[in-house]
Amino acid sequence: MVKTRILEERLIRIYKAGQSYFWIGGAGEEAFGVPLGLLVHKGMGLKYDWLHMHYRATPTLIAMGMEMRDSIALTMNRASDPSTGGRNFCNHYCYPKWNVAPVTSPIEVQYSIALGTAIAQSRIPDGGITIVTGGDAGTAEGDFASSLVWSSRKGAELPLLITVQNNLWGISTSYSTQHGEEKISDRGKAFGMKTLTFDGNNPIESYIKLQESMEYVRKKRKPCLLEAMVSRLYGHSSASGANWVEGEVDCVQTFGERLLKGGLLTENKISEISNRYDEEAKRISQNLLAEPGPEPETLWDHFYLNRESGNWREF
Ligand SMILES: Cc1ncc(C[n+]2csc(CCOP(=O)(O)OP(=O)(O)O)c2C)c(N)n1
Repeated sequence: MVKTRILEERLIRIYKAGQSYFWIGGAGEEAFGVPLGLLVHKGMGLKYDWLHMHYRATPTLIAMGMEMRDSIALTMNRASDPSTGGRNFCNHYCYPKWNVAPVTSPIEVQYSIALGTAIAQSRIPDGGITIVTGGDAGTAEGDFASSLVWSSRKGAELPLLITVQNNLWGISTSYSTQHGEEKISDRGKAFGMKTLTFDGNNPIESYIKLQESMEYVRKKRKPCLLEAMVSRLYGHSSASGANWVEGEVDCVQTFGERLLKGGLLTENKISEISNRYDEEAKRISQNLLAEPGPEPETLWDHFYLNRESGNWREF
Protein backbone atom coordinates (compact mmCIF):
# COMPACT_ATOMS: atom_id res chain seq x y z
CA MET A 1 0.00 0.00 0.00
CA VAL A 2 2.85 2.38 0.83
CA LYS A 3 4.69 1.54 -2.39
CA THR A 4 1.72 2.27 -4.64
CA ARG A 5 0.86 5.49 -2.73
CA ILE A 6 4.44 6.75 -3.02
CA LEU A 7 4.39 5.88 -6.71
CA GLU A 8 1.15 7.81 -7.33
CA GLU A 9 2.50 10.82 -5.45
CA ARG A 10 5.62 10.71 -7.62
CA LEU A 11 3.43 10.58 -10.75
CA ILE A 12 1.61 13.70 -9.53
CA ARG A 13 4.95 15.48 -9.00
CA ILE A 14 6.09 14.43 -12.46
CA TYR A 15 2.90 15.93 -13.91
CA LYS A 16 3.27 19.15 -11.92
CA ALA A 17 6.89 19.49 -13.04
CA GLY A 18 5.70 19.46 -16.66
CA GLN A 19 7.31 16.07 -17.35
CA SER A 20 4.03 14.37 -18.31
CA TYR A 21 0.72 15.48 -19.79
CA PHE A 22 -1.78 14.00 -17.36
CA TRP A 23 -2.31 12.24 -14.07
CA ILE A 24 -5.16 10.02 -12.94
CA GLY A 25 -4.73 7.20 -10.47
CA GLY A 26 -5.52 5.08 -7.47
CA ALA A 27 -4.55 7.13 -4.41
CA GLY A 28 -7.31 6.31 -1.91
CA GLU A 29 -8.09 2.86 -3.34
CA GLU A 30 -5.04 1.01 -1.95
CA ALA A 31 -6.94 -0.87 0.77
CA PHE A 32 -9.15 -2.37 -1.93
CA GLY A 33 -6.73 -2.66 -4.84
CA VAL A 34 -3.81 -4.26 -3.00
CA PRO A 35 -5.83 -7.18 -1.51
CA LEU A 36 -7.34 -7.74 -4.96
CA GLY A 37 -3.88 -7.95 -6.53
CA LEU A 38 -2.71 -10.37 -3.82
CA LEU A 39 -5.70 -12.68 -4.35
CA VAL A 40 -5.72 -12.84 -8.16
CA HIS A 41 -4.70 -16.11 -9.77
CA LYS A 42 -2.16 -14.47 -12.02
CA GLY A 43 -1.12 -15.86 -15.39
CA MET A 44 -1.90 -15.99 -19.08
CA GLY A 45 -4.85 -17.80 -20.64
CA LEU A 46 -8.36 -18.81 -19.61
CA LYS A 47 -7.24 -21.04 -16.73
CA TYR A 48 -6.05 -17.91 -14.93
CA ASP A 49 -8.07 -14.90 -13.81
CA TRP A 50 -8.81 -12.12 -16.29
CA LEU A 51 -8.76 -8.49 -15.20
CA HIS A 52 -10.67 -5.68 -16.90
CA MET A 53 -9.83 -2.64 -14.83
CA HIS A 54 -10.30 1.13 -14.89
CA TYR A 55 -7.76 3.90 -14.52
CA ARG A 56 -7.31 3.52 -10.75
CA ALA A 57 -5.68 0.08 -10.97
CA THR A 58 -2.11 0.85 -9.88
CA PRO A 59 -2.55 -0.64 -6.37
CA THR A 60 -3.70 -3.95 -7.87
CA LEU A 61 -0.85 -4.11 -10.36
CA ILE A 62 1.79 -3.18 -7.80
CA ALA A 63 0.46 -5.98 -5.58
CA MET A 64 0.68 -8.34 -8.57
CA GLY A 65 4.34 -7.44 -9.03
CA MET A 66 4.40 -4.58 -11.53
CA GLU A 67 7.62 -2.56 -11.39
CA MET A 68 7.29 1.13 -10.51
CA ARG A 69 9.31 1.81 -13.62
CA ASP A 70 6.52 0.53 -15.89
CA SER A 71 4.03 2.97 -14.43
CA ILE A 72 6.40 5.95 -14.58
CA ALA A 73 7.42 5.17 -18.19
CA LEU A 74 3.74 5.06 -19.18
CA THR A 75 3.01 8.38 -17.44
CA MET A 76 6.03 10.00 -19.10
CA ASN A 77 5.08 8.51 -22.51
CA ARG A 78 8.41 6.78 -22.99
CA ALA A 79 8.78 4.23 -25.81
CA SER A 80 9.94 1.67 -23.23
CA ASP A 81 6.52 1.67 -21.51
CA PRO A 82 5.48 -2.01 -21.78
CA SER A 83 1.73 -1.32 -21.71
CA THR A 84 1.36 1.01 -24.70
CA GLY A 85 4.83 1.91 -25.98
CA GLY A 86 4.36 5.45 -24.67
CA ARG A 87 1.13 6.04 -26.59
CA ASN A 88 -1.52 6.11 -23.90
CA PHE A 89 -1.67 8.03 -20.65
CA CYS A 90 -1.26 7.50 -16.96
CA ASN A 91 -2.70 4.28 -15.44
CA HIS A 92 -3.83 2.90 -18.82
CA TYR A 93 -2.13 -0.44 -18.31
CA CYS A 94 -2.10 -3.61 -20.40
CA TYR A 95 -0.31 -6.85 -19.42
CA PRO A 96 -1.08 -9.83 -21.67
CA LYS A 97 1.21 -12.02 -19.50
CA TRP A 98 -1.23 -11.52 -16.56
CA ASN A 99 -4.52 -11.37 -18.53
CA VAL A 100 -4.76 -7.64 -17.79
CA ALA A 101 -6.86 -6.23 -20.63
CA PRO A 102 -6.10 -2.68 -21.83
CA VAL A 103 -7.61 0.05 -19.66
CA THR A 104 -10.04 2.13 -21.71
CA SER A 105 -10.62 5.89 -21.46
CA PRO A 106 -14.35 5.66 -22.24
CA ILE A 107 -15.62 4.77 -18.80
CA GLU A 108 -17.43 1.55 -17.93
CA VAL A 109 -17.07 -0.22 -21.32
CA GLN A 110 -14.91 -2.75 -19.46
CA TYR A 111 -18.11 -4.12 -17.84
CA SER A 112 -19.40 -5.38 -21.18
CA ILE A 113 -15.95 -6.28 -22.57
CA ALA A 114 -15.40 -8.49 -19.50
CA LEU A 115 -18.36 -10.63 -20.53
CA GLY A 116 -16.27 -12.03 -23.39
CA THR A 117 -13.58 -13.59 -21.22
CA ALA A 118 -16.18 -14.68 -18.65
CA ILE A 119 -18.17 -16.50 -21.36
CA ALA A 120 -14.98 -18.18 -22.62
CA GLN A 121 -14.06 -19.23 -19.06
CA SER A 122 -17.56 -20.61 -18.46
CA ARG A 123 -17.04 -23.00 -21.39
CA ILE A 124 -13.86 -24.73 -20.22
CA PRO A 125 -13.21 -27.00 -17.24
CA ASP A 126 -11.13 -25.45 -14.43
CA GLY A 127 -11.33 -21.99 -15.93
CA GLY A 128 -10.27 -18.95 -13.93
CA ILE A 129 -12.64 -16.11 -13.19
CA THR A 130 -13.09 -12.68 -14.76
CA ILE A 131 -12.83 -9.61 -12.54
CA VAL A 132 -14.01 -6.17 -13.58
CA THR A 133 -13.42 -2.92 -11.67
CA GLY A 134 -14.86 0.56 -12.16
CA GLY A 135 -16.31 3.66 -10.57
CA ASP A 136 -19.72 4.46 -9.09
CA ALA A 137 -20.74 7.20 -11.54
CA GLY A 138 -20.05 4.94 -14.48
CA THR A 139 -22.68 2.48 -13.25
CA ALA A 140 -25.22 4.78 -14.93
CA GLU A 141 -23.87 3.59 -18.29
CA GLY A 142 -25.60 0.84 -20.24
CA ASP A 143 -22.46 -1.32 -20.19
CA PHE A 144 -22.93 -1.84 -16.47
CA ALA A 145 -26.53 -2.99 -16.99
CA SER A 146 -25.31 -5.32 -19.77
CA SER A 147 -22.90 -7.00 -17.37
CA LEU A 148 -25.71 -7.65 -14.87
CA VAL A 149 -28.04 -9.03 -17.53
CA TRP A 150 -25.54 -11.20 -19.39
CA SER A 151 -23.75 -12.64 -16.38
CA SER A 152 -26.91 -13.78 -14.56
CA ARG A 153 -29.01 -15.53 -17.22
CA LYS A 154 -30.47 -18.65 -15.63
CA GLY A 155 -28.53 -21.75 -16.61
CA ALA A 156 -25.92 -19.61 -18.39
CA GLU A 157 -24.44 -17.77 -15.40
CA LEU A 158 -20.90 -16.46 -15.77
CA PRO A 159 -17.87 -16.64 -13.44
CA LEU A 160 -17.73 -12.85 -13.25
CA LEU A 161 -16.78 -10.78 -10.21
CA ILE A 162 -18.33 -7.38 -10.85
CA THR A 163 -16.79 -4.76 -8.59
CA VAL A 164 -17.54 -1.08 -8.09
CA GLN A 165 -15.18 1.23 -6.23
CA ASN A 166 -17.53 3.83 -4.84
CA ASN A 167 -15.70 7.08 -4.00
CA LEU A 168 -18.99 9.03 -4.04
CA TRP A 169 -17.89 11.21 -6.96
CA GLY A 170 -18.01 11.22 -10.76
CA ILE A 171 -15.54 14.04 -11.54
CA SER A 172 -17.56 16.91 -9.93
CA THR A 173 -20.94 15.16 -9.72
CA SER A 174 -21.88 13.99 -6.24
CA TYR A 175 -23.16 10.44 -5.70
CA SER A 176 -25.92 11.82 -3.46
CA THR A 177 -27.59 13.53 -6.43
CA GLN A 178 -27.56 10.55 -8.80
CA HIS A 179 -28.98 7.40 -7.19
CA GLY A 180 -32.45 6.14 -6.30
CA GLU A 181 -31.13 2.83 -4.98
CA GLU A 182 -29.82 2.58 -1.42
CA LYS A 183 -26.59 0.82 -2.45
CA ILE A 184 -25.19 0.13 -5.89
CA SER A 185 -24.74 -3.53 -4.93
CA ASP A 186 -28.51 -3.80 -4.34
CA ARG A 187 -29.00 -3.67 -8.10
CA GLY A 188 -27.56 -7.19 -8.33
CA LYS A 189 -30.37 -8.55 -6.15
CA ALA A 190 -32.90 -8.12 -8.97
CA PHE A 191 -30.69 -10.50 -10.99
CA GLY A 192 -30.46 -13.11 -8.23
CA MET A 193 -26.80 -12.35 -7.59
CA LYS A 194 -24.71 -12.58 -4.48
CA THR A 195 -24.13 -8.94 -3.51
CA LEU A 196 -22.15 -7.11 -0.85
CA THR A 197 -20.99 -3.63 0.14
CA PHE A 198 -18.02 -3.13 2.45
CA ASP A 199 -15.50 -0.62 3.76
CA GLY A 200 -12.86 -0.55 1.05
CA ASN A 201 -10.69 1.68 3.23
CA ASN A 202 -10.04 -1.22 5.59
CA PRO A 203 -7.51 -3.62 3.99
CA ILE A 204 -8.33 -6.51 6.31
CA GLU A 205 -12.07 -6.30 5.65
CA SER A 206 -11.35 -5.92 1.93
CA TYR A 207 -9.10 -8.97 1.89
CA ILE A 208 -11.64 -11.15 3.67
CA LYS A 209 -14.61 -9.96 1.59
CA LEU A 210 -12.70 -10.24 -1.68
CA GLN A 211 -11.43 -13.70 -0.80
CA GLU A 212 -14.94 -14.88 0.06
CA SER A 213 -16.45 -13.39 -3.13
CA MET A 214 -13.71 -14.76 -5.38
CA GLU A 215 -14.10 -18.22 -3.85
CA TYR A 216 -17.86 -18.04 -4.49
CA VAL A 217 -17.41 -17.07 -8.16
CA ARG A 218 -14.61 -19.62 -8.61
CA LYS A 219 -16.54 -22.56 -7.16
CA LYS A 220 -20.16 -21.78 -8.10
CA ARG A 221 -19.30 -20.32 -11.55
CA LYS A 222 -21.85 -17.59 -10.87
CA PRO A 223 -21.55 -13.79 -10.77
CA CYS A 224 -21.19 -11.60 -7.69
CA LEU A 225 -21.65 -7.82 -7.46
CA LEU A 226 -19.39 -6.23 -4.91
CA GLU A 227 -19.22 -2.55 -3.91
CA ALA A 228 -16.24 -1.19 -1.98
CA MET A 229 -16.51 2.23 -0.36
CA VAL A 230 -13.22 4.02 -1.05
CA SER A 231 -11.67 7.53 -1.04
CA ARG A 232 -10.50 9.90 -3.74
CA LEU A 233 -7.53 11.56 -2.12
CA TYR A 234 -6.22 13.82 -4.90
CA GLY A 235 -9.49 14.67 -6.60
CA HIS A 236 -10.50 13.25 -9.94
CA SER A 237 -7.24 13.74 -11.88
CA SER A 238 -4.80 16.43 -12.96
CA ALA A 239 -7.80 17.94 -14.77
CA SER A 240 -9.16 18.92 -11.34
CA GLY A 241 -5.76 19.95 -9.97
CA ALA A 242 -4.50 16.70 -8.38
CA ASN A 243 -4.37 18.38 -4.98
CA TRP A 244 -4.87 16.68 -1.62
CA VAL A 245 -8.53 16.66 -0.52
CA GLU A 246 -9.18 17.30 3.18
CA GLY A 247 -11.69 15.14 5.04
CA GLU A 248 -11.34 11.90 3.06
CA VAL A 249 -10.30 8.74 4.92
CA ASP A 250 -6.66 7.94 4.13
CA CYS A 251 -6.37 4.14 4.28
CA VAL A 252 -2.56 4.12 4.32
CA GLN A 253 -2.48 6.45 7.30
CA THR A 254 -5.25 4.74 9.27
CA PHE A 255 -3.84 1.26 8.68
CA GLY A 256 -0.36 2.51 9.62
CA GLU A 257 -1.75 3.89 12.88
CA ARG A 258 -3.46 0.59 13.57
CA LEU A 259 -0.21 -1.31 13.06
CA LEU A 260 1.69 1.15 15.26
CA LYS A 261 -0.89 0.77 18.02
CA GLY A 262 -0.70 -3.01 17.76
CA GLY A 263 3.09 -2.89 18.05
CA LEU A 264 3.60 -4.39 14.58
CA LEU A 265 5.35 -1.32 13.19
CA THR A 266 7.48 1.53 14.49
CA GLU A 267 7.66 5.15 13.32
CA ASN A 268 11.23 4.45 12.16
CA LYS A 269 10.15 1.48 10.11
CA ILE A 270 7.37 3.53 8.44
CA SER A 271 9.88 6.26 7.47
CA GLU A 272 12.34 3.68 6.26
CA ILE A 273 9.77 2.00 3.98
CA SER A 274 8.47 5.33 2.63
CA ASN A 275 11.95 6.76 2.02
CA ARG A 276 13.12 3.62 0.24
CA TYR A 277 10.23 3.69 -2.24
CA ASP A 278 10.45 7.46 -2.63
CA GLU A 279 14.16 7.28 -3.49
CA GLU A 280 13.51 4.46 -5.95
CA ALA A 281 10.68 6.33 -7.70
CA LYS A 282 12.74 9.53 -7.88
CA ARG A 283 15.75 7.72 -9.35
CA ILE A 284 13.62 5.96 -11.97
CA SER A 285 11.91 9.18 -13.08
CA GLN A 286 15.25 10.98 -13.37
CA ASN A 287 16.65 8.18 -15.54
CA LEU A 288 13.53 8.17 -17.71
CA LEU A 289 13.94 11.86 -18.50
CA ALA A 290 16.77 10.91 -20.84
CA GLU A 291 14.72 8.23 -22.63
CA PRO A 292 12.94 8.85 -25.96
CA GLY A 293 9.24 8.83 -26.66
CA PRO A 294 7.82 6.63 -29.43
CA GLU A 295 9.24 7.17 -32.96
CA PRO A 296 6.79 8.70 -35.48
CA GLU A 297 7.25 5.66 -37.80
CA THR A 298 5.69 3.44 -35.14
CA LEU A 299 2.43 5.40 -35.24
CA TRP A 300 0.45 2.63 -36.93
CA ASP A 301 1.96 -0.27 -34.97
CA HIS A 302 -0.69 -2.46 -33.33
CA PHE A 303 -3.51 -0.96 -35.44
CA TYR A 304 -5.91 -3.10 -37.46
CA LEU A 305 -5.01 -1.44 -40.73
CA ASN A 306 -3.05 -2.03 -43.88
CA ARG A 307 0.45 -0.76 -43.07
CA GLU A 308 1.44 -0.10 -46.71
CA SER A 309 -1.60 1.92 -47.76
CA GLY A 310 -2.62 3.16 -44.31
CA ASN A 311 -6.19 2.22 -45.25
CA TRP A 312 -8.13 0.02 -42.84
CA ARG A 313 -10.62 -0.92 -45.57
CA GLU A 314 -7.86 -2.90 -47.32
CA PHE A 315 -6.89 -4.87 -44.25
C1 LIG B 1 -18.24 7.17 -21.86
C2 LIG B 1 -17.59 8.27 -21.12
N1 LIG B 1 -18.33 9.28 -20.63
C3 LIG B 1 -17.73 10.28 -19.93
C4 LIG B 1 -16.39 10.27 -19.72
C5 LIG B 1 -15.72 11.37 -18.93
N2 LIG B 1 -15.37 10.87 -17.62
C6 LIG B 1 -14.13 10.44 -17.34
S1 LIG B 1 -14.00 9.89 -15.78
C7 LIG B 1 -15.61 10.25 -15.45
C8 LIG B 1 -16.19 10.02 -14.07
C9 LIG B 1 -16.19 8.62 -13.67
O1 LIG B 1 -16.61 8.54 -12.34
P1 LIG B 1 -16.68 7.13 -11.64
O2 LIG B 1 -17.24 6.13 -12.58
O3 LIG B 1 -17.37 7.30 -10.35
O4 LIG B 1 -15.16 6.76 -11.41
P2 LIG B 1 -14.05 7.56 -10.60
O5 LIG B 1 -13.32 8.42 -11.60
O6 LIG B 1 -14.73 8.36 -9.55
O7 LIG B 1 -13.17 6.51 -10.04
C10 LIG B 1 -16.24 10.76 -16.56
C11 LIG B 1 -17.66 11.18 -16.59
C12 LIG B 1 -15.64 9.19 -20.25
N3 LIG B 1 -14.33 9.09 -20.06
N4 LIG B 1 -16.26 8.21 -20.92
